[in-house]
Amino acid sequence: MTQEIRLPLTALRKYEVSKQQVLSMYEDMVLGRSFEDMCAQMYYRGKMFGFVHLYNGQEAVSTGVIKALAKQDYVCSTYRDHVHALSKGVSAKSVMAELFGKETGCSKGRGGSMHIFSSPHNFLGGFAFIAEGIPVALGAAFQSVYSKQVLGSQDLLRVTAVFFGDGTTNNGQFFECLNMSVLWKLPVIFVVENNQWAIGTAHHRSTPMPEIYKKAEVFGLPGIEVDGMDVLAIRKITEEAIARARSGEGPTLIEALTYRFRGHSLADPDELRSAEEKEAWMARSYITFI
Ligand SMILES: Cc1ncc(C[n+]2csc(CCOP(=O)(O)OP(=O)(O)O)c2C)c(N)n1
Ligand SMILES: [Mg+2]
Repeated sequence: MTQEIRLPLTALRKYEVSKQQVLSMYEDMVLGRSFEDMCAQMYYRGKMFGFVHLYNGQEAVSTGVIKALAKQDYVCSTYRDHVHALSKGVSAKSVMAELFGKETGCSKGRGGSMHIFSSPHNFLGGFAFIAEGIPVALGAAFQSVYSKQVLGSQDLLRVTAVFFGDGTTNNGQFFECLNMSVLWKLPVIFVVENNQWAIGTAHHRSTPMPEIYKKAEVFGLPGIEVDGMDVLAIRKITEEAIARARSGEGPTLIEALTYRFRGHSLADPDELRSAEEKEAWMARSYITFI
């Protein structure tokens, strides 16, 4: 099996990244894709049980955001969390062990697919309820500020990136947390992975204002829309958001337009989305397995 990188070298200059950085981002995306494909294989062979939500198609978002963070920064995820954990440096072995309910899993086999957690990597989960990670991220961001301003820590201000889906932005916790994050100038990056669908509901059918990034403005934080299939564009936007957060200027919302290539979970027959829609998005992936 060979892989092809669809990336003109001129892009490296435009985004001011080195060849080495691009290769390591590509490696991270391929790791994510391969890991998820192996999960599907194990599940359909009847060796893996429970709810399993895969991330195929969205790898550029995880890589573009998380690889721009520093080791001490925090990440909060959703139930679609395996690949976010891998990008944050949690080993594939310990995530896979978790999916098999083993004691050697990163959550000691007690969490499973939706509750990946790793304290040494500042990876704060893994949440089955949608929007649950957003207030947790605010808590992490608040303690970053508190440890500097009140406890006198000399470390850099730690940034928290929190990932969630388009459907989740209709949940009240999203709006409450946008409000509070600006009020307290918290070092947080809200990463909306707009994969166009919330289980079987198309995004445009669930909100009168489908452009999520525009909702940031009313709370007073920058909202930026980015091509979620373009890892370099995501990285660049994230670097700006990190600089803003780290310097104490507060939060940023990034809406990454992306697509999941598999059903909502491995139990979903994925019959609601058209073949044309799927093919159009799949053609835009950086990763091709030939
Ligand atoms: C509080 C809560 N309400 C409802 C659900 C059921 N539910 C599971 S996934 C989902 C859709 C989420 O869609 P989105 O936020 O777009 O994330 P995606 O699955 O596309 O990554 C819903 C409503 C839930 N898990 N938690
Ligand atoms: Mg979605």
